[in-house]
Amino acid sequence: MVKSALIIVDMQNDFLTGSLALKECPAHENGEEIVEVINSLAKMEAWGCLWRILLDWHPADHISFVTNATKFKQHAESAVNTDVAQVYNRVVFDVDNGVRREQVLWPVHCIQGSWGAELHKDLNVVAGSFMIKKGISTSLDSYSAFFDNDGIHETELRKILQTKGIERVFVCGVATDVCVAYTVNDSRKLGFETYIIEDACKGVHHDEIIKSKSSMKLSGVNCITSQE
Ligand code: VGL
Ligand code: ZN
Repeated sequence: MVKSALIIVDMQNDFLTGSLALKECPAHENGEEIVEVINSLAKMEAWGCLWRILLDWHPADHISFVTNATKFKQHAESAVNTDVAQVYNRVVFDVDNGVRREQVLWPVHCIQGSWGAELHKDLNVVAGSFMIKKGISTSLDSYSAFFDNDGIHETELRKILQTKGIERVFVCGVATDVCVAYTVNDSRKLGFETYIIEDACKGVHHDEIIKSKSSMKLSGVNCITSQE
């Protein structure tokens, strides 16, 4: 029998109800809707599926925070006490020069040990689930469960899946066009049979969701529903 793993991406408070649950992130705004869909996947456990939970886990001085970006530092400092949406409209998603690559700037989110970094309270954490933390070093962001954004530093995930003989990877969570997209594309590149469970994901920007889904399909990722 083909062995499977389910990777649940970033189902944390800041993405679902906290700093990124903004009307400017239309899909994040309704992120809570997928908690129950993911819980309904628990029957996969009966098929011997390995559960992995991915956590965005940033230090307070992380490079992806708009408040930390040198290019926007002064501006952000003066704006940080005003309406977060105002800050967001002007500077979030602007690209700063990261250490090795372009860095998209986000509102402060998922600081290690904070409420925003905790898993959503209604998410059913299946016994035996493993946690993987990403984005833990100050100067480098990490969207994928497999690699940092520089594509060089690898997490322990590939090794763990290979050691357990896993050939098939299912992915759900947030955001479809960011961390989920990077994760499924890397999973495919590494040779795993890869599925995105579409109704168990939410994205940030509608246009980007459409674009990222067509590139997933081109690279051989299977798009399925939770029913399937
Ligand atoms: C994510 C923005 C910043 C995600 C992570 O989980 O998609 N988005 N960090
Ligand atoms: Zn992040």
